[in-house]
Amino acid sequence: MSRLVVVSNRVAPITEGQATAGGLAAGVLDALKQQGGIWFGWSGDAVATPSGHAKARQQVGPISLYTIDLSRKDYDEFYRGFANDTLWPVLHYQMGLSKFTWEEFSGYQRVNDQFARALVPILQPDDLVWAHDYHLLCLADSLRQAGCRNRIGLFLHTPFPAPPVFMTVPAHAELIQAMCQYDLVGFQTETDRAGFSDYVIRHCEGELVETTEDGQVLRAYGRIIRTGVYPIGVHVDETRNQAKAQANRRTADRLRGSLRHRQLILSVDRLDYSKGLRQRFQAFERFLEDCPAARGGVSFLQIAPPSRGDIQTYKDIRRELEAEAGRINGRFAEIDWTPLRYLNKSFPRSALMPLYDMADVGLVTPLRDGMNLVAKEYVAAQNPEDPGVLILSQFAGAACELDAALLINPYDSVGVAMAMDRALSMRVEERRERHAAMMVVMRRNSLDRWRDRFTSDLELARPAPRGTIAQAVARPSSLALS
Ligand code: GDG
Repeated sequence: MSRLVVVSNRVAPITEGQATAGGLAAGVLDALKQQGGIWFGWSGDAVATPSGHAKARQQVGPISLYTIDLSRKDYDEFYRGFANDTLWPVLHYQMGLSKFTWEEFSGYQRVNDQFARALVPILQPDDLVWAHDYHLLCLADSLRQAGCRNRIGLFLHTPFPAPPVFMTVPAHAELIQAMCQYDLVGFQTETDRAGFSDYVIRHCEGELVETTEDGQVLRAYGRIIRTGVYPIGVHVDETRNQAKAQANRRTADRLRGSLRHRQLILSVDRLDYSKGLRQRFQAFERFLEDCPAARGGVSFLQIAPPSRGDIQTYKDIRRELEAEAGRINGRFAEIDWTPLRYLNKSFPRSALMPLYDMADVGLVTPLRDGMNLVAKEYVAAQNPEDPGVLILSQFAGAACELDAALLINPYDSVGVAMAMDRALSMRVEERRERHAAMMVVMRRNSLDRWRDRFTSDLELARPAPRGTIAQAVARPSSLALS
């Protein structure tokens, strides 16, 4: 088995109790523990004169953590600018929020080059390089230019939009050409995979040589690129165990005491406009308008830890939500009942899982989301004998698997309000049935499976710059998603 080198924008220090970390960190650490290897990325420090060299930060068993520093200009152009102010909104179909400058795009390419130059000296010839997410679309290109011939894969945690949406980024052609330097590009859903593949097939102007009939393997810019669908999952049993552990229940008990037997609707999201919080608050208001009998009998708790707070769009959404929460409570609250509790802070994961468990409804309504792990954690945390109901946006990647949830359109406040009403009064038999159906899929597409399928496909994807599609598809694949 080859050594694994994981590259992500940030590297999370490995701490006691890491088994309880969420999504990416948990999946990556498991893979590294099994295969041994390196986790490489930005230290989080913006310094005056970065050395450009990777520093060994931490060694835990077979895992080595390496980081590099960035300059303030790198941070502004690469992270705050092109990655989060240009790419993130477009990848989430919010083109109106996207701002673009060629200077910031150059900064993005420059930091991808810096990552590559710092990484090459610590790579061994047979290492598998697994890059994560939208910050590193150009990393394989930078690594190839620095002479790297290893197998390099990218997993995109966000959606990948249809070509006309992606093409609103003026540097779209440069990005796609760079992505074609990967040997394997993995997506959360088939819609995302098809968005990328369609772009290459329709718009690579003479650079596309061949493709398989299903568009999964492409030959473009003189290289073979495999694509695949790898829906990220959660550790199902571990999540349930955390949810019911007596030691973790202090926060949940406080909440239960304050609810006084009212029903609970719970949402947990990073404070991000893609998560549809404003539309969700308005749907809850609509529910209180349309179902007067429910007033006083239900509380909606929104936990929204701040994120990317130095970007203007994020400051705007935070202000807007504070105003909306105040307005809705001002309109409906009673002396002994606050309908909407909006907490702009984070909780330890151990405290969060029991909150999922006690919520009658998990309300997950992003306008677009690559996957949405909160939806999966909510389902995994439930007591199968008396589970809560998941209301889920049809535009979250998770909706492809969790179709036994109440699927809604987050832009339709009436539809979401009706789903709340239905969820709060659903009989236990139907709740059990829906929960059991979702658990079957969640067990099948667990976090372990996501990791194993991606790494074994990358292992098989030998770089073959001069190869043909026929040679590429002749290789066995772990795949077949069920
Ligand atoms: C990106 C993609 C994709 C939330 N609040 C707290 C907290 N969380 C944890 C949740 C969950 C994680 O953060 C959020 O994951 P999501 O998937 O919901 O969303 P993103 O952060 O946008 O993640 C997304 C994901 O990558 C993985 O591929 O699903 O589509 O956008 O695990 O539980 N954790 C703690 N305290 C909090 O207050 N400890």
